[in-house]
Amino acid sequence: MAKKKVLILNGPNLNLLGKRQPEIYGKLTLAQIEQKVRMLARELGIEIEFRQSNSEGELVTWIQEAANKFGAIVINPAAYTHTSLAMRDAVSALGIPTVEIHISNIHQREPFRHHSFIAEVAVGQIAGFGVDSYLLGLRAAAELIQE
Ligand code: CA2
Repeated sequence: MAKKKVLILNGPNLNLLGKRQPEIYGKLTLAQIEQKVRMLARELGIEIEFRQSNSEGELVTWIQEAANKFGAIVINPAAYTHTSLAMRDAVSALGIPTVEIHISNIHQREPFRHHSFIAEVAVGQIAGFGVDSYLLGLRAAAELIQE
């Protein structure tokens, strides 16, 4: 049987990566991060889809639809991490594993970033490894789709 695909989702403002605040989020653009993720996916022999949206509703819809087509989700929910009960409920209802990732270590930042609605329903959280958080997240998802 063909291996299941992994859906990689990016939340609001991550389309600005590489253009502003490089001291926090690094110098790579989201397109450059996608390239690195695609290289690792090829190495691991898995197919991925990589998407970004600034819209909470669109992200919720993508999460809802994922179970039909994907074996796992890797998500950087960005600011919705800390606010979105709707995304939490969508992940909770999903039925496939979700890995939460962050470029920065949200636990070392402002107190309002310490709580994640997604962490409560994700398999685990990877935060603080810069762009490598995406690669570690994909490795975690690759393991999860074998199980
Ligand atoms: O560290 C992460 O990956 C975050 O998910 C990034 C979010 C932030 O709200 C989370 O607390 C942690 C912010 C993404 C916005 O990215 C920007 C990039 C360049 C310029 C402005 C924002």
